[in-house]
Amino acid sequence: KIDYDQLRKLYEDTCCTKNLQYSYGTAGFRTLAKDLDTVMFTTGILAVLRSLKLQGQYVGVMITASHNPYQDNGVKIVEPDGSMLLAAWEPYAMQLANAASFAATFDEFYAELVKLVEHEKIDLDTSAVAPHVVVGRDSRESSPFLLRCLTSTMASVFHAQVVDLGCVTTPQLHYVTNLSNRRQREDGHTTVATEQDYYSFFVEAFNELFTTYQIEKRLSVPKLFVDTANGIGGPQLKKLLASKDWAVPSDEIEIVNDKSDVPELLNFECGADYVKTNQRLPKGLSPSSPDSLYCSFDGDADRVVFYYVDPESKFHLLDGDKISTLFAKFLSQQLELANLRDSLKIGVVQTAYANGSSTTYIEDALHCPVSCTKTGVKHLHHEAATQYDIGIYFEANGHGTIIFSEKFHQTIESQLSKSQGNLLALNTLNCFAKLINQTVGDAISDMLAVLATLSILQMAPTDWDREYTDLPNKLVKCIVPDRSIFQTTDQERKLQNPAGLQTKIDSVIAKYPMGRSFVRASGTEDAVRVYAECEDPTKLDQFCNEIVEYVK
Ligand code: 16G
Ligand code: ZN
Repeated sequence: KIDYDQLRKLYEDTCCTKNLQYSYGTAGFRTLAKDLDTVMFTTGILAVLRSLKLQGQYVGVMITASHNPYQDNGVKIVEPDGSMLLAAWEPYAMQLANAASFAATFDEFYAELVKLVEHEKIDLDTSAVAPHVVVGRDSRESSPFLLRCLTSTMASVFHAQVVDLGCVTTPQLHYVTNLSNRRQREDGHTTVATEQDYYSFFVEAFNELFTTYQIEKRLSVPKLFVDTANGIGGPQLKKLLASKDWAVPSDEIEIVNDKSDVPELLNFECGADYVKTNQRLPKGLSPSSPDSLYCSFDGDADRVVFYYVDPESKFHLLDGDKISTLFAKFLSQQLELANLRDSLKIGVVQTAYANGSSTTYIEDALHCPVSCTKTGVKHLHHEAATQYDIGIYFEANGHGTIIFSEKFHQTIESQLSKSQGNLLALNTLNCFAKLINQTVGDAISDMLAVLATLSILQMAPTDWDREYTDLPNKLVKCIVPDRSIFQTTDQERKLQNPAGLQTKIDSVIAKYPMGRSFVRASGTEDAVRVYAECEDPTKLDQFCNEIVEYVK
């Protein structure tokens, strides 16, 4: 049922990057843009097959390499509900890509494709159900070409309906994919949702929250500077701020590093990754008034970190841990006020990288449970979605969101419809849930939620920072001959292999008050990472070095 000749022709024209090994990791496929033709071609086919497998629902595909330098690019597939590609399909993505990459003839590749179709029992008869795909890309120069590789077979071979959103942030693509399917299911809409729906929805949620509190449309900080890493977040945030209903005075938010049309500047000495790693202001920003707040997005705007500079010119980072704890404080207060603390379970999901002080603060001061998962957004997301009614998760690097359960929505709705209980708190919870992009971490939505929280609680950046003080900590990268021997257990907090190493690490940790350290192989680089934290800043280097010596 596949047009063999047409597919063959496109394959021969498109798959020019041969004999490269492709692997689908936590961030999808990602490498130098010049090496991606073949994998784009096969990923396009896989997205179509995924849609056919799911009765023609919209499947999303995003072309991006996030915080990587401008020479890189990548691609990932998004499920109809806006979550990341089902883990069971990741191996298919790799098999198909590597088949095309290493096949000597088209027929070898074709056999692999047929095998997959048969294995998944996919009905290729598109006369009844056509596949639907939504595609988006970040601002990289290489993206339009790669998009053509990606979509080349979709309509001509598989009769797919393809909607091209153009340049969007990664979270916008996730959001639009989710909304398109929801509308189709709930109201039989056949048109795809748009970027405009995204702006309208989040601006409305933000306004509702301010109206609920009868706060004038002014922020609690005199000024917010937003560093958009010269990526797609810049133009998209500008569109949101230009919406006719956006009511915050325009001089309160200033966007810097917004040159998304100059390719080499992408993520260069700016953006969330740079700021988090170097603990300093990005290019383009200088310290202004002490109560100003700053934030940085990454290149595709799915991460955000905040920071401020105190009167002594000292830089203070408000990272993913601080964002989690701010939301946990605010939402647990609201639950308390709404008298729902016993019926709805709120919790925070972290990884081993979360600062020990943040964990203690959440448990002891906020009385919220904390879960720890392995690194990688999908692990945190899964835990937040399955264990809590309000599941807050952020990686320290600023990627995260909040997931509200079905029970949460039902409980709030039913109380509101009966006009029962503390209506202000109930309305707040209701509006706040709308302000969060629940499909994936979203720099724009997270930024709006932080601004709303600070404004409602009347907190300055220093108040936010003072809730707890980070333990001094250090993260180092260690190059080893073979990182695969470093196998972990207990959510990456302990080493299982090499045998005996954990015992040695434990004996070092025991020497340092409040000491904590762990070692894990990186999933994205050929290196091992060593994290250490302890009470005494003057002992930190020594502590970390002792561990590194054992690892090397
Ligand atoms: C990936 C993950 C990120 C994680 C990082 C760890 C996703 C979408 N991205 O970029 O969450 O923090 O890997 O990198 O899951 P590492 O394994 O090199 O330390
Ligand atoms: Zn990103």
